[in-house]
Amino acid sequence: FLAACGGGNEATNSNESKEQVGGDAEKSAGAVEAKIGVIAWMTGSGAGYGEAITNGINLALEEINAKGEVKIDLVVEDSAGKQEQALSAAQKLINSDNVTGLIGPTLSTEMNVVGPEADLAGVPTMGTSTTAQGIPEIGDYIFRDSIPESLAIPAAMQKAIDKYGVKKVAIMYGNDDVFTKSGFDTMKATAEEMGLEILTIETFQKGQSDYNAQLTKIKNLNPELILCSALYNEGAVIMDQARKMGLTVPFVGGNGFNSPEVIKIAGDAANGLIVATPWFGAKEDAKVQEFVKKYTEKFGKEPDQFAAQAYDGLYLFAEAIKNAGEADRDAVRDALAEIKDFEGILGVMSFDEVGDIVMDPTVLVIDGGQFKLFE
Ligand code: LEU
Repeated sequence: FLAACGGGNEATNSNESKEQVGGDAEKSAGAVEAKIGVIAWMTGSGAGYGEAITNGINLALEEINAKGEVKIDLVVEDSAGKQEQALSAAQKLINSDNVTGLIGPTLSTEMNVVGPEADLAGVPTMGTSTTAQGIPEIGDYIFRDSIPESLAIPAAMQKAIDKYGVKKVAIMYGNDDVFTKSGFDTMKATAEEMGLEILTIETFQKGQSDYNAQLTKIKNLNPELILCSALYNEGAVIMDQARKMGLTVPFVGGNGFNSPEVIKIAGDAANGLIVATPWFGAKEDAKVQEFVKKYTEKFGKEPDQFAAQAYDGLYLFAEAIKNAGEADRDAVRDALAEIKDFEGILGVMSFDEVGDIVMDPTVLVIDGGQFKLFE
């Protein structure tokens, strides 16, 4: 992060002088224009994530362009949740569309192939949902505004354990996905650190529809809590099948579970799911409430964590482009790295030295078919 910082400083200075002096002819003539590429999971079993993400981005886009300091042009590509498709979308956006920056892709599995490509090409990239370990460490051009599972899961586990006096847990995770595997690593390490007894560790794969073998085994061992690292499609079916066989203990999940889709698919069976998140829509905060209102009016449903993170993600880019004063990839990267205490709807945001977001999670539970504060 150090080598290229000069560019960001210069850009900030020229921007300041523009405000003080009233701007030269070229700058006062208009906004800084930039093209941003978005890679999101828009079709298939995780399309609910991509829908929330692109809705959040589109709302931010309208507001940013209306303000007029920065004019952003978006190019959106569907990755279908697949590595190869995400990679070819990135190559198109980087090489043909010549984007200044990228938002996405949706999955850490996809970011593991897109990140190195974008970093090599020198394209600043903002993961707004990629929460596996090691994402910002891919390179200097890779950032994220979604708190990692390694922070979120221990916060959720601690609260669940304190509240229910848990000593014995079972773990279930998808072993064919970077994010669900990373969430599992955190669950297991945290359980060991907390001195919990791990009764069994069960695995599943994407698209699986029958979890009865794993759940029967878990039920017979009588855990007091189930730690489950899953995306919403598999996670919701797991909870549904668990409840149907009389397994009523609480679940702790990662952010894959923090989607209204879980409630849509599992209904009452989703009650008792505990997650930690940087986003809580019922927060008494004017900015949050205005976003919820506008989003709900525009899209006919309430925003979730992924919509909120994507909304802030485009704002972070807009702030960096404004500070850089130009749509240059290196200057925008440096300006992103320098953002401090940016007030988003997620809270006050800064990046650490690797480009990871710094913020505290809130713990929520699904109760009566709704996400509520877990206290
Ligand atoms: N957090 C997940 C990941 O890093 C994606 C999210 C959409 C559930 O892959």
